[in-house]
Amino acid sequence: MNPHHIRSVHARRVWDSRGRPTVEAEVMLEDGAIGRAIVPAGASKGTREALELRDAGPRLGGLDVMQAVGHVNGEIARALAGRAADDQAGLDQALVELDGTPAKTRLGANATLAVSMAAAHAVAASLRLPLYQYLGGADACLLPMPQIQIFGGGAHAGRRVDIQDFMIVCPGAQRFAQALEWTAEVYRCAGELMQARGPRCGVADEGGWWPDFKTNEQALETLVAAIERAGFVPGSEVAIALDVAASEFGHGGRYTLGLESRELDADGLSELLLRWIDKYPIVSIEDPLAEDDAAGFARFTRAAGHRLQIVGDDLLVSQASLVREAAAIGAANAVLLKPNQRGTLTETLQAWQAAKSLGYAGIVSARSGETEDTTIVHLAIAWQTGQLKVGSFARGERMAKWNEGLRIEERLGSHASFAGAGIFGRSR
Ligand code: 2PG
Ligand code: MG
Repeated sequence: MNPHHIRSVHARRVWDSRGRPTVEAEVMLEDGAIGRAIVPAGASKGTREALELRDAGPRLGGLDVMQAVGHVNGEIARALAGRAADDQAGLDQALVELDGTPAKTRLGANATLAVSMAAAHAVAASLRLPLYQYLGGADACLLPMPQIQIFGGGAHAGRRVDIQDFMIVCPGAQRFAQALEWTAEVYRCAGELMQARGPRCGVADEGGWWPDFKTNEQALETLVAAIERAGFVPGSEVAIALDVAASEFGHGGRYTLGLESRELDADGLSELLLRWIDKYPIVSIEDPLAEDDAAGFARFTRAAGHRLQIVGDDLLVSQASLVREAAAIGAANAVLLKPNQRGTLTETLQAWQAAKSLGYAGIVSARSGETEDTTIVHLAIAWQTGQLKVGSFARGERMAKWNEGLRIEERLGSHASFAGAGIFGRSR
């Protein structure tokens, strides 16, 4: 008996932070060790993402995942029984081949990813190692710079503003724990400013304050005001990161800013963003243009890529081949890494390896529909991406990840390092 061979695989339907069904898998090894993982779900999805298999039909608005659960408990469980779980690449390759389609449209990326992650957790449990150490070895000591949402907009807030994520990063912080403490101050001060504006003071899907603004730029002004109210120097201590998520309000070269009732072409949107970069301490912009406009993305990167991080999410969907294509035309200089965009850990890692070899930065990211699962925190540390995006500083599914990072930083003790200001080397 090999202790790390798979004895059984089991999936069940559980529920995410939007109250929607999702897939949880458990992998049991021959030595009895068990690993468990839950798959998240996006709202602003790239069209080239691997398929999140939903049942359609009348139940739960067509969002049920019983087919994906069935695929794990049937075909996948049979195929993986007896396989070595400690060969993550081999296991993931088996999942890819079993599915047999480019975008996991047969079994569902939610089925394959749940198993891929659960298998890694099982081996880590068997070895009595934290996941980051099993996957990353002794070098896995770098705590990521958190990108934390203060205002949530776009598809996560009924499109109240067009820009999706108004986030902060803390280039002045010395440690991960300090970055979280600073973020707590800014988040609280932003809440006070929102309360002062009027009674509509809830939170959006990822826990950022509900955006009650007349223009998109007002959110930026309020964010700077919140940073100052919290006692930090905008830019050097606490800076701004945006996820424009432009695919949500633009395609075919036309972008509609619904809040401001105006339409822009790609150059118009780029010019607007460049004005914001001049005026506000912005160090990172994700998806400044739509996924169908790689050429516009490349023009924007030529104009601004020497000054700040330009992140491809919908454009790159954590896929190595798309990262290479983007690099060939100079589009983006960083890749967002979301394992459920691909459906296995190994394919997501390959996207990061391709990106790193091309000089791109990397950010491991949660989805807008999340759970208590903290796998991504371990991935950011194991893969030494140096950055992690999890949504805001509220709601249990977000705090579970930030708090896991705190535990890891404490456990690493004097071995821990923090991806501080240097991570935004391109910035001002
Ligand atoms: C994104 C994510 C997280 P979603 O666009 O980066 O903010 O959103 O999971 O809805 O794609
Ligand atoms: Mg995004």
